[in-house]
Amino acid sequence: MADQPSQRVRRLAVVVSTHGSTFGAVAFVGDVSERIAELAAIGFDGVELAIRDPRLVDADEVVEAVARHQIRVPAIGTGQAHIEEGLLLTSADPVIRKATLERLLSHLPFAARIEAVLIVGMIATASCDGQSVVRAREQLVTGLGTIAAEADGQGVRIAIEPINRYESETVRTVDDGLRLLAEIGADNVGLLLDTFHMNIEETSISDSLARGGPHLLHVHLADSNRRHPGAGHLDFAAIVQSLDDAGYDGFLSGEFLPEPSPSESAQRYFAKMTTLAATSA
Ligand code: LER
Ligand code: MN
Repeated sequence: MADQPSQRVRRLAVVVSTHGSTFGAVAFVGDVSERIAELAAIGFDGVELAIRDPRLVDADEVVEAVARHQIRVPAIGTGQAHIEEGLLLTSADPVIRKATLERLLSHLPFAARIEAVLIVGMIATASCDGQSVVRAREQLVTGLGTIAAEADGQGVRIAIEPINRYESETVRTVDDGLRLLAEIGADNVGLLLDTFHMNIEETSISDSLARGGPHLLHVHLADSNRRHPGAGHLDFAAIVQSLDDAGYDGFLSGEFLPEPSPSESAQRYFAKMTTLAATSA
């Protein structure tokens, strides 16, 4: 049995990328078993997995490591398939749209097995690909409706992540996300809100967390400079309070730059959130 930390703060996770990626805001990369051991030893309760292609992941190895360290996998990220392979649910090319739909559907069995929410962000919302926003949003509703129906059949929930204007052309704000949820009309589709994007796009993070709260399935935490909470100017005490007020009892998943180092960024994140948990209790 791995050394259990003296204190485990529940619902805290960090994003681990199962394979290398040019996407920078992931503190931990590669050898999932080792990363899980490292994060469990710090005291994390969860590890979010950023997976480009589920065919590359040894599912049994992950399940065994998760059980050994008594840690959860609250969510699976899918955006690297856009960054590394150009998959896009709103591509003007029907062949790419079909390949993107198939990649997202291919995540469902593992997500169902480990009871993780499947995150849909850049792989669907990064670009209109030269089309009108109206046309792209139609493709979003169609594609996500198909995925939601198949996910529901496997007991998987889908979390749509609004992403800032420099990375997304279609779904940037909480209100964009809520509008899309209403158009899809599926009970197993909700929101993932990321404080880094909210700091760029929302008038008030607290007000937007309140509006998004009833649909909130997962949360990404990063400070204003995309470093670990506490390294920038966001008020995480207010953010945690807003999440509590909204009745959110899911995971707080750190998705931030590995600065000053992967391990140090995770340690500082854990320390910051532990302090907040102690003071907000
Ligand atoms: C993914 O969770 C995210 O926040 C986006 O910035 C991906 O680039
Ligand atoms: Mn994010």
